[in-house]
Amino acid sequence: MPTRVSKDCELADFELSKGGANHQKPKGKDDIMTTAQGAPVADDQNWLKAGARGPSLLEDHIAREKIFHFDHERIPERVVHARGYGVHGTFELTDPVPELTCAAPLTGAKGKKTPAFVRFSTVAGNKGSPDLARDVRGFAVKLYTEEGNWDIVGNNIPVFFIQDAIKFPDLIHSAKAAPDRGFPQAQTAHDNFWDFVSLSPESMNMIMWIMSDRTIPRSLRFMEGFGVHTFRLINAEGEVKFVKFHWKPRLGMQSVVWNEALKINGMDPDFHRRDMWDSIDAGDFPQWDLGLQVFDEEFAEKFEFDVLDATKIIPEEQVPIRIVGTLTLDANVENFFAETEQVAFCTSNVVPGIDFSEDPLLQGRNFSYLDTQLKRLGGPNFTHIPINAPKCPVRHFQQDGHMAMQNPKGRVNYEPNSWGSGEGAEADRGPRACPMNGFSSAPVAVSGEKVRVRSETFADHYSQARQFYISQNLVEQTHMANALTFELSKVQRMDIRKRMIGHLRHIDEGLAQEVCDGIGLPKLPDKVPAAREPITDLPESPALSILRNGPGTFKGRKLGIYVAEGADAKIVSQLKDAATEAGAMVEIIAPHIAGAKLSDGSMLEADEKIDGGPSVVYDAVAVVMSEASASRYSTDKPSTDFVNDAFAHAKFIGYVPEVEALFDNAGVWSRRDDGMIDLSGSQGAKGFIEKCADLRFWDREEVKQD
Ligand code: HDE
Repeated sequence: MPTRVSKDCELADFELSKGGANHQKPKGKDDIMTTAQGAPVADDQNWLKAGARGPSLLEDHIAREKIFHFDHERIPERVVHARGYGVHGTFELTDPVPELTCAAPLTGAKGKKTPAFVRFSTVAGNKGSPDLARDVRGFAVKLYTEEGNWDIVGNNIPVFFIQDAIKFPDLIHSAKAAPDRGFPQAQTAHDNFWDFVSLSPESMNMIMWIMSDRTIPRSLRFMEGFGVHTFRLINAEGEVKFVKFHWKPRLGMQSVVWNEALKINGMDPDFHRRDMWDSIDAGDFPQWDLGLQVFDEEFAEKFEFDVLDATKIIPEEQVPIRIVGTLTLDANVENFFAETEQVAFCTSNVVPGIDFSEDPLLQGRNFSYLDTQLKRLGGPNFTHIPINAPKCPVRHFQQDGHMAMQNPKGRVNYEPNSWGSGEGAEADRGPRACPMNGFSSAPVAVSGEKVRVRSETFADHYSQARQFYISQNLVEQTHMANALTFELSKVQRMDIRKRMIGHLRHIDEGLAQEVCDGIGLPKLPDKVPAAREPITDLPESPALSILRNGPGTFKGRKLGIYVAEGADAKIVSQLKDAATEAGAMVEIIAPHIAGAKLSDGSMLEADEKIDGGPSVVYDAVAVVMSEASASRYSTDKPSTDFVNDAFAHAKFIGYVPEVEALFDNAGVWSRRDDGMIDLSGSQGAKGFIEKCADLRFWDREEVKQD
């Protein structure tokens, strides 16, 4: 017979029944397990049976409830952006703009704070897909303002694939796993995607962006965010301006290289979420500045492209960005499901002072997001879930529905009504709409025939794609050509590959030729007919490049120090100090998780064992060990990979001369360059960390010639 919990709960914590099931005891009365209905449970380990070896009884309501609930733990994952990671924070107003908008978080005193929740995501992969898939990143911000929730449901890329919402299901079907085979997962490197985009020339600008390093960010903390669409701002006088929203990371932008991304996916599929969790846990809070790009009808009229076309940007050089506030992410979620999984963003969540534009993509989104929340969260009361509930008073006559949590009291559930005074004085009459302070739309004049067409002002598909490409430096352009070559090499149909190169020729003949050579085509395919001849003299926009705008700091980055028995204690400690001083994190890697005994006899504990701490998860690495240890690990594959990968991924490498045997076997000793720093030399640990501020030593990479 299983042991029963005694009334005074003083039995030992670990007690085996005769059958071997462990019965742990509650610590006290408040610790006693109950069913969801609150009834105390005596045994949570054994189903009620007819005899110890007999059949299980359906009568066991306790087991039935436990299994029933488990069976329903999942809600449908998001049809796109399924893989995501949420973080809490605060938006602080640094430059109030009442002349532009009456939106609560953007007006009021300097320093005004608005609580925020941000969910970062990938687009194509399922919930369990790896973080470093080449993909656009979602950057969805919920601001809990005093006038309701304002959601800026953006991406880390300022343009989109398509111009009209009706094409979205096709785009997503083509990008996600093929319906017959259920793969490939979380990647666009396959026939269906390239077939679709090569037949949708409007995607070409976005294609340039997704083939750049923006789709393999080093960290969620090192990405920009964009509202993408043009929105409107309305001030207290009712004056209206157009606006685009930008989030600028204080830590600067940074990406990994493709080969590194592939390896990170294997070594740590949770790389991005772990990085975010760890930084916030360590009190290293990432920040973004919110920038407004404000313009008027007059600018919209004269701009080369249509400001309602979400496949176009407005270069910062043309309309400067005004920074108005700072978002600081400072708290990890307490429960992933309750917060990250259940958060429901809707582009239609705007507050007084913000309004939509007629961008056809945005208009479609405003319709779509409510639908998706209904399906995922199971009913219209998803605003009752704490993560979605506004933090300001909510008053209306909506009622009932699945899982209603905030239920009004009293008899009045309609308006107009005459309760609250006179004969009906005993009842609360409830709220009324307020024409003065309530949300009002910009009084934009609209007229037109009912037509199903694409505006001719949307017809230029290549000019900005070209502008993006020529704004990148040579390293970045090389990465783009390599990415296109990689993806098209995964496409099996030759006609799709050729059609894509036919588009690239409108963007840049040199790029088209490189990809053509890269996939081994003997001759350039014909150009695809263009709806409109591209403008070829748009100026470069340096702001579009990651590498031309390096942060010049190693802050927020991670140094991995590989140590083994006999490592020089002084150098290790200098490295740790210099990195910490620069605002970087340090992890110790050793052949054993227990750590390594250093030259001074002290034991240094390891954060990772070498095969669990490959160099791909660090921004820069240092290897410090004695000659004997270096020789011992010189034939150890994880050790040689550590060095070899760091070199191949253009990382800065600190070393001591004693590691020659290991570095030699890793194939890098004779190739030492200025990106490899002798820590025992004159530059020392401090010099090494200073160099790391350049993030990568790009001279090591083979780039195309200008
Ligand atoms: Fe979304 N999108 N989307 N999207 N989107 C969703 O809503 C949709 C688009 C974006 O972290 C869904 O709650 C349509 C552009 C983000 O929870 C769904 C169209 C941009 C997130 C949906 C677009 C985005 C979503 C799926 C074409 C960048 C994740 C789950 C008109 C500006 C939010 C959900 C989160 C999520 C529909 C296009 C960004 C199905 C119909 C353009 C960041 O409603």
